[in-house]
Amino acid sequence: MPKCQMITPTESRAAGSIKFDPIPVNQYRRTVADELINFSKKDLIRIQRDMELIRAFENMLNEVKLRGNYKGIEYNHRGPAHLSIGQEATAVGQSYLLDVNDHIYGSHRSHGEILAKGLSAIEKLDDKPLMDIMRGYFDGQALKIVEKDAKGTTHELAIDYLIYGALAEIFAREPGFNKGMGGSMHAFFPPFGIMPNNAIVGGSGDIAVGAALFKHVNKKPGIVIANIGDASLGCGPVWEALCFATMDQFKLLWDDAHRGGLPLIINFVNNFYGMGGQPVGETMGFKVLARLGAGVNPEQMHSERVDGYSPLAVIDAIARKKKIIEEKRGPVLLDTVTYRFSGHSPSDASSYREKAEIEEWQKCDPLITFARELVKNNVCTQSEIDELRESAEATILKAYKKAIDLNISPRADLMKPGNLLEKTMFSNRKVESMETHRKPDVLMPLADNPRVKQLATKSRSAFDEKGARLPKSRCVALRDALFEAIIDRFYVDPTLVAYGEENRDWGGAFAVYRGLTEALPYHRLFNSPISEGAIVGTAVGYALEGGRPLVELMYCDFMGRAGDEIFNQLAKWQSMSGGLLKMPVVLRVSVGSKYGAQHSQDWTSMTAHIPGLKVVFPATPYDAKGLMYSALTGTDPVIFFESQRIYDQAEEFAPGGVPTGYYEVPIGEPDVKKVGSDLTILTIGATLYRALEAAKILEEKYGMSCEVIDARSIVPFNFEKVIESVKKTRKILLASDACERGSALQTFAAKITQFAFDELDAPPVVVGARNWITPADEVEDAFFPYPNDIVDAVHEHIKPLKGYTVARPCDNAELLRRSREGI
Ligand SMILES: Cc1ncc(C[n+]2csc(CCOP(=O)(O)OP(=O)(O)O)c2C)c(N)n1
Ligand SMILES: [Mg+2]
Repeated sequence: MPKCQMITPTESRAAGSIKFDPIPVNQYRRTVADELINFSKKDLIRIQRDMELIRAFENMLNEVKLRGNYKGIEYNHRGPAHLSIGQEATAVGQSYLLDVNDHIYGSHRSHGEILAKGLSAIEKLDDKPLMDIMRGYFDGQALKIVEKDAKGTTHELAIDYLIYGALAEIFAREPGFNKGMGGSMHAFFPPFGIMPNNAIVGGSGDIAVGAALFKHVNKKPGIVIANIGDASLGCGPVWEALCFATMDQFKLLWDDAHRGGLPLIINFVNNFYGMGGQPVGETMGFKVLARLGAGVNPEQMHSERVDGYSPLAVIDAIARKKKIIEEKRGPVLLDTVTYRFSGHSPSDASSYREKAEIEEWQKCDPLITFARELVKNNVCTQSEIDELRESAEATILKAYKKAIDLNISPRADLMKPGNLLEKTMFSNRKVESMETHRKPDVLMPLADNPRVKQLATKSRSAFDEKGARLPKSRCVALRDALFEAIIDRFYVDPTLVAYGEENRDWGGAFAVYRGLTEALPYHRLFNSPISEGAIVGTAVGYALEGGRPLVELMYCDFMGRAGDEIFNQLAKWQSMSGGLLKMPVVLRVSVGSKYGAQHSQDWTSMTAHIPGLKVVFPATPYDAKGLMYSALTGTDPVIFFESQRIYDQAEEFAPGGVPTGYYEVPIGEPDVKKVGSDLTILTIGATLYRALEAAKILEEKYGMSCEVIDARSIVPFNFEKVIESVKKTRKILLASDACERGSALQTFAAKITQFAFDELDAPPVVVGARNWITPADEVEDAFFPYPNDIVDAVHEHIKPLKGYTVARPCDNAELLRRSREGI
């Protein structure tokens, strides 16, 4: 809501109509003969060669999956193989003009795209950089294998390397491109601009937008292409990607140096099928996919349908679209028509389509029709085409033999402690700035910032020198502490960007970002569309390209809208890359209060359940700032929970209050907030304060001294302090605002039972929120754990309190009833 753009009733209410421009459909009509002036014979033959290599590669996999052998050599490939036999011209045409700076993100059906992009990169690289890439990639592990019997040129060696690396990856071997941790649907090779491929339909849609955002913000060369299927247009995140990619602000509000559209092609690889469903005529209503660009922005996304059965038509389209992008008029939508002869997967009997239909497409098989054109125009002879085919098969066979041999290509040993996955679930690095040679773009010196100046006048602690409590308005609050860490990092890391809903002029929904708008240009802090999926998905893409994004979901409840992006994308790409990629994304998630069932949930347990995410939930300003510093200098994805109930909380625990400068609170370390001897209370998040109230009641009225530990982090979590405390108190109660069933507390309780069974006089007791919807604020005391619920639970399950009567029943019979009824 920038004030500079006034919305007037006169303009908004004026009569008129919207005009659409015609969308080009298969307009390319030139022949090989026409193109002889633009392409050398060598180049045209190379197009055929690349298509032959891809076909031979996919044919080999088809044979292996269907018959368990290739050229008589047996192999049982247990994993998937979504083949693109028939789609080769689309891949080769697209990659022809691309170099290593151009990045492609794809789908489960990307073998062809990987090979085409790799072959194009190899063609454009000189021997030295090519050797450097192969030697440097995972210490040359795959190179050493292909080098052994290499006889030809460096470029021939590189082709062997590409085919072997991709195949070894598909067969889950450690020398594969991603150490065998990606596999067929996810394989990729960043040095050639081949970025992660995604088994979630449409998953690359918003990730590619984030990658393009990175290039745009940080002025990196090259374009980004999202290769996603025609059926992915039914996926919400793809629509969100289109909205995010075409935001007006890129062209209207960003400063001169950053004004203009994203360097992005959203390319729909349109093979007319999902698995068995038909988008056109059945599951969608667009008839011609390219039509969809028309509704997205006035440029209609320069949308166009291209004949993906003609490599030259695709090359022509990419050349024209690249020009549009260079002129900063992107992004672009392409509807590249193609067809797969193979099934969705080799086991697919194609029951959903007529044989006659497949035969019609086979008649215009690009490998045959393009070769025919080459021969007709004397580019080469038929026997040269035959040789290309034989040579492709020989290349594939050579890689196949190496990739299936366990002695040459072993699988990662995941049995031993310290194995590959243990090492790569998190990267655990500390990187102050993702790019050191560039100064961050800021609008004023940090000291001049109005909020920084205002905070300088406030108390760093909740108490004055005499220990008297100060009014909250005079203290640095939790939201201020977060702000201090965040703004400081903006002056250190030039790649740091923050975005989400209402992040700019509003100041972030809960005023954490107030003061940032004055400090940062649009390209470092901006409002996103209400697209939670795209907010997280673009952050993933931004990080995969080497940047550090800080993104925000206004309410924890909206995580549901970004489920795939958080659970499948953010969490997994570090380990799925074999440790090659880093994911320094901080996702701020605010746990609401007062707003009822869809705005008040604590979903820490969901994020803690997914391997690959670090999860923190600070409850004090000191911890919030220190954990934010740790998160923003780490290289792992951190889900940073905050509670709206305590944004205005001042620092009550740290001696000296919240430090003004840099410090870290280590992720994974709980903190003893109050020392005691009879009962340990372990809390997550804002419940800390209610637990302290309960501790006061227990101590003052019942003489039970309580030790209160604030978990601060959920993943990772070091149990040492908790076990130490339990050794002393021999009793533990765990409390948080999350619904009790399946909560992180339950996991903690189970582990504490296991780790400290002999130390405990009573089983750990969990006091969470009830397993209900969150009711209205006026009656929320029946739902969230209040001090009396903690005291009740102590009395019922840990130690009877003399003269105490429970406020509401919570004995085992009652808990069994609730469980029986699922409430
Ligand atoms: C979110 C999601 N839903 C469903 C699937 C199962 N699935 C795998 S591929 C596929 C069809 C995808 O069609 P399209 O996007 O057109 O790509 P194509 O397979 O045609 O290349 C489906 C439904 C999935 N992987 N991800
Ligand atoms: Mg499809």
